[in-house]
Amino acid sequence: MRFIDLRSDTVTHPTPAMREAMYQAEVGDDVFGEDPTVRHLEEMAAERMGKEAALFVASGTMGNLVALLTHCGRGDEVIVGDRSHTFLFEQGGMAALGGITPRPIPNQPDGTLRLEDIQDAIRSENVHFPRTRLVCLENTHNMCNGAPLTAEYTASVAQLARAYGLRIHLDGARVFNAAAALNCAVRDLVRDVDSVMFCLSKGLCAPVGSMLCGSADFIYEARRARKVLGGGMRQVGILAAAGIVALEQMTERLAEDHARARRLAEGLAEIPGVRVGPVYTNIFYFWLNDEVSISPEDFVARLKSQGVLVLGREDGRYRVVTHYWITDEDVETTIRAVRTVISGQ
Ligand code: TLP
Repeated sequence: MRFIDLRSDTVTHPTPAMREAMYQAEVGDDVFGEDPTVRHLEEMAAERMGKEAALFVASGTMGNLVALLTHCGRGDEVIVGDRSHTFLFEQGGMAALGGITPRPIPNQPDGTLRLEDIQDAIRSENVHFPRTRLVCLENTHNMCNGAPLTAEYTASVAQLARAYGLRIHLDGARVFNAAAALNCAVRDLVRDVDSVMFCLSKGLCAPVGSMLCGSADFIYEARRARKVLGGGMRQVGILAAAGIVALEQMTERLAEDHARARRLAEGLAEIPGVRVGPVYTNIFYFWLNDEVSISPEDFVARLKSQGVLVLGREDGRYRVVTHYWITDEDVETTIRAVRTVISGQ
């Protein structure tokens, strides 16, 4: 049975063009800097982001951690959103491995941090305090309805951060989705950040890998941090080859995933008992009203028996993510499946 897998865009398989490129990839020892395919991918990524240099890393989590370890020393503090992936879902790696303290402040429903809240969280020089070093943003914002942050908003945070000598890191796991949603160039969205991580292995369909981009000096240090984490890989051009195809072929089509998410949300919103949150990109959330007496576990299991996979969250929301392998027909099938599960409660 083929499942309609809406749990995440991380479930995407590589395209036939990626598998072919992987098969053909020229490789070398990348720790020696001798893998031509990785070098090519790193140059492409830097160019797309408008940064001097880039580094291929194993995952988004590693890219964020490498960035934090590079920007901050032990005892430094980082201002992060309280619903950010870095704060919630990366095992507190910055603290566990880097001795860095997160300073969470409220994420607004659109994924932003209020400038006043950032300003209030910045430490003054005082022997009692850690030193604030960095502000982290997330674009698009996973837990905040997949919302995109605009270039203007990011610029306003950067202006504030710079006034206090802070740097900015962007978790841009899905920053190409943000660019598609805002109809702008991705480099405009990352122009004002010191570093950006984006994922090749989500909506862009590559099997593995993320890119960390920034200045040449930053990436030189980041390469050291990656190595100490065990992330120096050898003939990894075999994976970078898929990343090149991802950048060449997969970034311009993301609006299709967004249109399918909108259609799916519309269809679900018509089902009595279903409440749907805003749809900005390829991620959205929905809830079942109290009159629907199905437990979250049951709902997810019954949908699965209809061939549809969604993610149930602890906070009572269900998450749906559209991606390359979800067709128009899958969208209609999903709407029918949810209707069947709810009407058969
Ligand atoms: N997010 C995954 C899971 O961790 C929940 C998902 O399915 O959404 N930043 C953001 C904004 C992310 O959404 C993710 C992955 C990461 C970083 C981490 O990337 P990986 O999984 O490659 O370590």
